[in-house]
This record gives sequence, C-alpha cells and structure tokens, in this order.
Amino acid sequence: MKNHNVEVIASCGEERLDFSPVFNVAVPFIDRHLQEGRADKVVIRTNLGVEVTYAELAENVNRCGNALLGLGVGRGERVIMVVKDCAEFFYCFWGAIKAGLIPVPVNTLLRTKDYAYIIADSGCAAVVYSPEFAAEIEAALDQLEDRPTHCFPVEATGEGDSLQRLIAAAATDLEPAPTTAEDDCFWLYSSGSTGSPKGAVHCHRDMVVTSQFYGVQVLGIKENDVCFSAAKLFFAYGLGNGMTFPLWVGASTVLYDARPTPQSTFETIEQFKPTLYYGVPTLYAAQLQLLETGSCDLSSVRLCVSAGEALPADIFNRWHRKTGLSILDGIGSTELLHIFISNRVDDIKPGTSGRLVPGYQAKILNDAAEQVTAGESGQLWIRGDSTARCYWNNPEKTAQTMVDGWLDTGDTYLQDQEGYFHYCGRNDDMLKVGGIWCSPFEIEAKLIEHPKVLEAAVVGKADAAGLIKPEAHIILQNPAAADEALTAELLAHCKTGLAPYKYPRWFQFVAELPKTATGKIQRFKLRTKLGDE
Ligand code: 3UK
Repeated sequence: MKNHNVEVIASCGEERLDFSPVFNVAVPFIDRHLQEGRADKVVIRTNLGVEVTYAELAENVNRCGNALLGLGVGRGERVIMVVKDCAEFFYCFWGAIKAGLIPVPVNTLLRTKDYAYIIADSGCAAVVYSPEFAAEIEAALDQLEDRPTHCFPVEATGEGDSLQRLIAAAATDLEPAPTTAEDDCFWLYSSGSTGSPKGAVHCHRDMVVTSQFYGVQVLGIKENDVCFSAAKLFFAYGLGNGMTFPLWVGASTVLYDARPTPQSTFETIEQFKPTLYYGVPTLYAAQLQLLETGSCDLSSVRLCVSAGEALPADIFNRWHRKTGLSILDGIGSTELLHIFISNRVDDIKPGTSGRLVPGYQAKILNDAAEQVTAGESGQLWIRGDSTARCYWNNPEKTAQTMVDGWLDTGDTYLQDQEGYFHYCGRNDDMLKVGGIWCSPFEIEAKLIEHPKVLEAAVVGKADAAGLIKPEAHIILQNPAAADEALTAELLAHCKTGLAPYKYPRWFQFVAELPKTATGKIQRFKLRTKLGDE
C-alpha cells in the first residue's frame, strides 16, 4: 500500500480499516481531495462571509505547518489552540498534524485559571488564540513561571506576530511528517471531578475510525452533505460534526464564529441550508421555545443529531411534531472521540441512547465487576479503536479509566431486552450543563469565596424541560441574612469568576448539609431525581 493511505475493507457486512505503515492523517483528510478532483469545491463557509475551497484549504494547511516549523516548534510538541470556529482553526489544526506537531484545541469559554493550568500541564511550545479571548489568555500567561516561547493571536491587533501573518509569509509546499496510525496526533482536554482537566491523547487513526464508523455508517454522510454544528469545534463532538466528518467524505461545513443562540442558529440554517444539523439538548429545548412564537425554514435539513447529555423523549417528540425531523441521540466522549452508542435514522427509541455503533463493544458491570443481565443497571465500559491512548501526565487516572483496552465511561447505563441503552446518570458528582462539564467542586469553591457563605454543596437538578442545571445548597455565616438581595449578590459573584454556563440556577439556604462520618458532603442526598418535578 502507498504511504499515508487508509483503505476501508468490507467483508460479511463488517468494515475494517487498513492503514499503510507510514500514515499521516492530514493526507486523507486534506490532500486526498485534490487528487479526487475537489480542488475548486467550497469546503468551508462562515457567517463572516469567508469561503474556502479544498485547494485553498490544502495550501493554507501547508503554509501553517511551515509557519509553525519555522518558529522552531519541534516534532511531537504541543500547540494550544484557543480558537473560535473559523477557517484558521482548520489551518492550524491540520497544519500542525501534517508537520508532525500536536494541536490541542481548548474550550474557548474557560477562564484564566483553567488556561494557566492547561498551558502548564501540556508543556506546550506555542499558544494560538482568537483575539476575543486575549484577556483571559494573557492573564493566564502572566501567572506562569515558564511562559511558552510562542504566544500569538490568530489576527493581529497591532504590530506583532499573528497566525494570519505567519501563514501569509510561509511556503506553500509541505511534505507530511512520516508518522504512523498509532502515533500521537492531537489532544483534547476533558474536565475531571476534582476540577483539573485531563489531556486525552489521540492518535492519527482515531479520526478515521469515528468518521467511518459513526459519520458514514450511522449518519450516512456523503459528499453532497452540508454540515452545521452548533457545538463548537473545540469539543470532540463539534470537531467530528463540523470538521472531520465532512472532510472525510469531501462534503462541506458551515462555521458560526460566536456563541450559538436559538435565534442565530435558525438564521444560520436559513442562510446556509445545511443538510445535517448538530445540537445539544439545551439548545433544542430553547429552539422549541422560539418556535412557539416564530418559525424557521428547516427544509434543507435531512437529519438532526444530539449528544453531550441525554435528550429527553419529550424534546425528541415535540421537535418531531413541530419540524417533521428526527433527532438522533447518541452518547460520545472526549476519550472515545465521538459517538459510540446511537439511535439510527430507521431505528429510534426516544429517551434512549440507541444501540452500539459498529466498531465498538460495550459491557455493563455491577459493583462486583460482573456483567449485568438485560434490564439491570451498572457501569458502562466501552472498547473501540478511537479510544485515547492515555491521559497526559496522569498515569494514575489512566490506569483507573483505561483497563485492558476498555474505557470506563463514568456513566451508569442499562440495556433493555430489545438492546437499547438507557442512560441512568453519572457515577461521580460531575454535571453536564448544556452538554459541557461542570464540576460541583469548582462552583462550591467559588461560593465559599463569598464572605457571607459558610459552606456550599452543588448538585444537578432537572429544569422544566428535564435538563440538568446546577443548584446550590448554602449554609450562611448568618442564617438570618437569607433574602432575595443576597441571592442576587451570590448570583453576580458566581457569574464573574466562572465560565458562563456554570452559575447556579437555584439557591437553597439550609441549616446543614448531609455528610459522611468523615465529613464528605453526600451530594446524592441533595439531588432531586429526574422527573420528581
Ligand atoms: C455524557 C451523554 C447521555 C456522558 C461527546 C458526542 O459529550 C461528549 O464528550 P464529553 O467528554 O462527555 C462525555 C460524557 O457526557 N453524555 C454525552 N452524550 C450523552 N449522556 N446521553 C448522551 N447522548 O456522561 C459521557 O460520559 O464532554 C459527545 C461526541 C463526542 C463527545 N466528546
């Protein structure tokens, strides 16, 4: 087989991927399209009016790889990307990969202390950021003892370096680094329950696996599809939806550079007419609310996808009634890179995550580590070829989570008699809010900073649509001070230091918190069960 080639081999209805011994994943995802005659096809359209063809994409990927190499970033070194959804995200991500460097896209909604942690933990050689995030990034860099050598924005505001200037000045030809399918390729940080993010290390093979097994086999994505992901590229979910799946089949993608609102998402759909639309449950719920009073022409869309947290059956049904469209709910994770259990266009059971995606195996274990029988719940473990190799710099967490090729998802699931998987909650205290991780410890720490707060416990509570939001239980220094003004004060306090989705939506002032004999807060005792309200 030629270098940098991957073949999809089908036999007996099952598919297998065969990688050439020298394999750089930028070749099949970027360069292949020029050989296959797509040079002039537009691959990226953005809300700012930018249009990029496959030929321009390939050239800018080369330029960007050369620019990074020219700065002295070496093979295997990390490039942190705090970049909004825009064409340069593609150039930087694929340019780094083609040059043998490791891009690390990071959540753009984080705050200074998270960035300081991730930059230090990754030991990165460069940090590239959209100017919108300059204040948080520069504050993070100021906190560090060892500042990475190269830190620059995508677009320059003044004189200095910028990704755009470096790209413009760089050479247009770049040989792909001679990597293999098992070599480290890119990382994604996932939040941990103690608040410290963990870098999941993915190899060159992983994006091929998710694109072929979920993108092609489950979504049936084809060259004429137009993708629009409201979930951003820095999430593993958005990265597949809005970038790797369309690039795998020579399709196109629509990028929206700001925070998605129900309104802006509908406008983007009407303007760019995507065929595949990807959202998260909170957004579908908000869009449904908007459809009560307004309307949106969704006629271009053939299929909607939801992930990040469980999609309540009620939202599926209302969306279907209102738009005639199905939403495929599927569960994915940063560690497995994309969705591994999913509903199918012709096989949907609302309120469940569906069945296994081809290429993945599942087991559900009870507390004695034995497989449970149908209908019984337990811990969900998954095996598949897109699993991260390890967590960077964290052998303990790696050994706990990745065992004999199996990955502990941290979720409780049951499989019913018909084979559908039902989500039953997390095994830890972590919350998913709008599809994004929230650590209760982090929110509690913020609350305790406030001089009037003695103790705090944060748990997830379902709102009217059945979606989880943080609820704070608070013991005050002076219990008599509890009133609406204080609630407003605490809310404002949380909104200043926490990522925007993390503030508590409810405040309960209590006299005591349930604790174990060793003083650990028993958050499970504070949780209102789904469906109680
Ligand atoms: C939860 C779900 C119920 C679950 C992701 C699609 O969410 C993604 O990755 P993360 O690492 O979080 C993983 C965890 O989120 N979850 C995700 N989807 C669902 N729970 N139903 C769902 N449909 O706790 C899981 O362990 O942020 C989603 C594709 C790629 C992804 N990385």
